[in-house]
Amino acid sequence: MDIHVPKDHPRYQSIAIREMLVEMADASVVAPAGLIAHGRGEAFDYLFGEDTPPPAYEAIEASAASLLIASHPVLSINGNAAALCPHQLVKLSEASGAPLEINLFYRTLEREQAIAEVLYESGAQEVLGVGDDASETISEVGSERRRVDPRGIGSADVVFVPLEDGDRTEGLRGMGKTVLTVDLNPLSRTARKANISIVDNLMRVVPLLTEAVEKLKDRDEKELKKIVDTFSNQRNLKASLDYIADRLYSFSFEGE
Ligand code: PTJ
Repeated sequence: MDIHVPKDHPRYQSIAIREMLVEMADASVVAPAGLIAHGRGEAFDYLFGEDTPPPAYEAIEASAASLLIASHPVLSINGNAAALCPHQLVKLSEASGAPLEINLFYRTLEREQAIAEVLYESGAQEVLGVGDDASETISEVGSERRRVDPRGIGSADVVFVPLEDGDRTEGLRGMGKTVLTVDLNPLSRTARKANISIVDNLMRVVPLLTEAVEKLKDRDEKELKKIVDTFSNQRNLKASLDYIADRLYSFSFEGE
């Protein structure tokens, strides 16, 4: 289906992203359920005015510090993440030294290969977790996401899992790994279970996170550890919810 969206349409960007995701679903990169997940994200993004909410900056800084002090950080990539910001994810991988690993809820070899191709075309030198490379099974995770690459998530101490479902976050934490996530829904199980949840749109977060990694790169480990230790996920999620509530409250009295 070829749809022409006029560039001066007030929602042009949002519609263009949707059309891109539909194409990526046709190419098997995005799972059909990934389109539903995107719609859920869009609804929350409205509540934030489609802009990074202030509490997210603190979570981004703590995530950057956590990636830098990790001995083996990994960026876990699903269909939506690969479709939304592949170049930026490759840049984050380069800046942080964390390899990219494909890990899917709706796992098929066809999708793994399609996603790997998107990442290679975006400049990735190596993509873990494709085909037989995902040879390890982690019993703590119930879904297809339990299949991991022993060079990646299997041996990671810190895992970045954007646009996630709650099960794997719990499973990875149960294995003693630190979980960093990005989720526009501050009420989701993932957001509540992760060590650090960045409540913002992944497309805005990845460049900001890369910038934060570059900025903190030369700090000593003690200082980075302090940033991580003083971060409270619960407090930060509450701040995100308060931010939404204040925005709704101010709108409901507009014009009175
Ligand atoms: O590619 P696969 O097979 O691994 O499948 C991926 C999906 C997305 C289908 C799977 O992880 C899934 O079902 O996710 P959920 O449980 O729908 O959770 C997705 C969460 O991400 C929801 O809370 C959304 O609000 C949120 N979200 C959606 N788009 C964005 C987002 N958060 C940040 N940035 C976004 N662009």
